[in-house]
Amino acid sequence: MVISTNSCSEAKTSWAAPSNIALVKYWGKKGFQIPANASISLTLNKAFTETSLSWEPKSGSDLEFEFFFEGKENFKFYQKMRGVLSNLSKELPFLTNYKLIIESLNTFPHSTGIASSASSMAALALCLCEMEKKVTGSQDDFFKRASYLGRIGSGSASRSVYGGLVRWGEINGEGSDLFAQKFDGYHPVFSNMRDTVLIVSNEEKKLPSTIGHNLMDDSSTSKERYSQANNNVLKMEKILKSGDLSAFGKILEEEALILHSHIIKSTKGEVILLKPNSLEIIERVRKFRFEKNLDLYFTLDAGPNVHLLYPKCQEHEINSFIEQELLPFCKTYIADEMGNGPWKLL
Ligand code: 2P0
Repeated sequence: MVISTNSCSEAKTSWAAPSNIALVKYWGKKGFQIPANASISLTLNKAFTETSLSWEPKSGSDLEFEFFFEGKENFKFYQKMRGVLSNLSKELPFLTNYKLIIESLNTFPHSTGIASSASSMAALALCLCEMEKKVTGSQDDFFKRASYLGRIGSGSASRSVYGGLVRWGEINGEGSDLFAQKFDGYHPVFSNMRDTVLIVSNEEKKLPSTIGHNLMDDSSTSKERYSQANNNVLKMEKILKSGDLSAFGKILEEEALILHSHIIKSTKGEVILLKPNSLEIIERVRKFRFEKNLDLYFTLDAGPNVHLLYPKCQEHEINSFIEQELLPFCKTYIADEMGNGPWKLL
């Protein structure tokens, strides 16, 4: 093991990583942080996490760190971080040679179904890759390594280390379950795609994702779901290349509702994440689409908030509709769009 001889100012790094919204959903695992099916997502731009990591040499072989969320110590997040760092230290054994100081903040409310674990674990993974490079002189493919490490923190984080459209998961020998890959070559109509996130509720999440994944069993309906998701990824990739917005919307909405039907089924009806206002928004979106023949589609994460996806070229008319007809059903909203992926702050 090479111990860093860097000066204090060099023993620090900082990255911003955006959240992402899955077009085809990851829900279910088949081993430690291995997805039961492939997924494909769109990386956001304004909903992101900033994380900084500094380190100083220490003696002993215990994991030692301090964690500050939005400038304050947070016991719940500290506990979660301990579990994540302990898993990551199997991949990054040098971690226990240093005391780590991690500071993190989000530009959006945490635990609301906006994928804060995706952006926070991606930002952490990027900082750890930077540390690995400085401390060990590693020459690995930086973003591939960050995606691999991000997955260990949170599956969806594997996709947040790239901008644009990103696929994670192996299908028929192509792609990988261990890290995500950028999906290039999509039709220009999907460039700068808008995602207006309607925050219907900012209560804490009722179903932590890890529990939700684990509730997916290996019954025949789950297996059917995994093969449907892989088929939807393949179909979605073709659609993204062809530019067929209506076919895009069909899979997008199907995926959102199937995710929620599995959440209801796997919790035996004890967890319904959608709120009356989520359903009101969905109905209004469908009515608007029927009447105006515009490409406004919804999707959902594991929560009540509604993501509205639409092409930039139609944003004028769609934004007026959102403002007048949908915002009254929300607490707040984030006018986001497809982004270029993480950026280095320090
Ligand atoms: C996704 N979600 O594909 C799906 C859709 C939520 C709904 O991935 O246990 O936080 O940390 O690997 O990534 C949320 O689950 O779960 C998620 P872990 P993660 O974006």
